[in-house]
Amino acid sequence: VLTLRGREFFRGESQFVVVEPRTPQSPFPLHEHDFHEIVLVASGNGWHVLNDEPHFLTCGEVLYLETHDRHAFVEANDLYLTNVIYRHNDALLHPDRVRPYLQPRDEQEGERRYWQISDGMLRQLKPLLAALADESRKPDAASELMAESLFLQLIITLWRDRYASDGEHLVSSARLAHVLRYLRHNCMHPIDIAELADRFGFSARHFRRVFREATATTPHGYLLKLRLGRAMRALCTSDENVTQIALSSGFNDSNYFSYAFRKLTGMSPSRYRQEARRVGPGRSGVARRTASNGS
Ligand code: RM4
Ligand code: NI
Repeated sequence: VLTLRGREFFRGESQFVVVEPRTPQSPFPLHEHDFHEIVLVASGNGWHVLNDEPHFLTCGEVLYLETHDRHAFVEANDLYLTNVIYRHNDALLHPDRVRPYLQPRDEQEGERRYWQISDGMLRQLKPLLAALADESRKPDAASELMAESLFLQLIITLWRDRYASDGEHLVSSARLAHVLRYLRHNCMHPIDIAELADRFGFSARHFRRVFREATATTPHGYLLKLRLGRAMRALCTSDENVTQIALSSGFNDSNYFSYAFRKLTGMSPSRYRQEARRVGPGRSGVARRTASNGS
């Protein structure tokens, strides 16, 4: 598997952190790194495969990876993101010191590596990321330290926001983040989009527009991808039959499930399961295209 080396991204031995904007991120084949990576998705969508698990990534999601993780970007649609990469060296900061702020507090399924931030939070982080990018371009020792301190600010800001209790009145961008989080956690249940919009305080039209601007897809499209992602994971990890998996992933019609599944992955659910067992789930189905397009 492709390994990205820190020496290609970091200037000298002493540099701890670098910002790599991807505007946009194009599909990128399966790889691992000898550094750590935090990804902040500013807009768009795409399939991301992390350690063989496909996940439909969209606006406002943050994820983090460590050196042993393998991942790929598949089918990126206007996927604008910022990669913040950092590593263990003799800098003041050590990745072990920040890990507790990146790992989830409690191990909820599917929540380990990804979480949602609001548009307001993204906007708040923008100048911080810009300053971090700036400092990390400068070679002197003081700038390197400044970059480390900005990195620390970024991590703590993200962590505080992640575990902040909400409840105050939310602006529409923050509400959208709640909708996305809600969808991700409830996609296996029947969801009425109009009712959902209403519940989170959007008019139907406003909802569609805000949703599309942020994610480059529709609420229905997003929900479908979430369900397919769930199904792909279940096909690899459970022994339930295809109909059961369709139902437990939120589809009420297993024919439609098979149709949508084939459209996305190019194969039937049972074929996907066979392939995944043979070559590993990340390399079958949705990931296959990237893996074969890439190096
Ligand atoms: C690539 C891709 C990878 C990342 C490198 C730094 O475009 O985003 O995930 O490891 O950049
Ligand atoms: Ni990477």
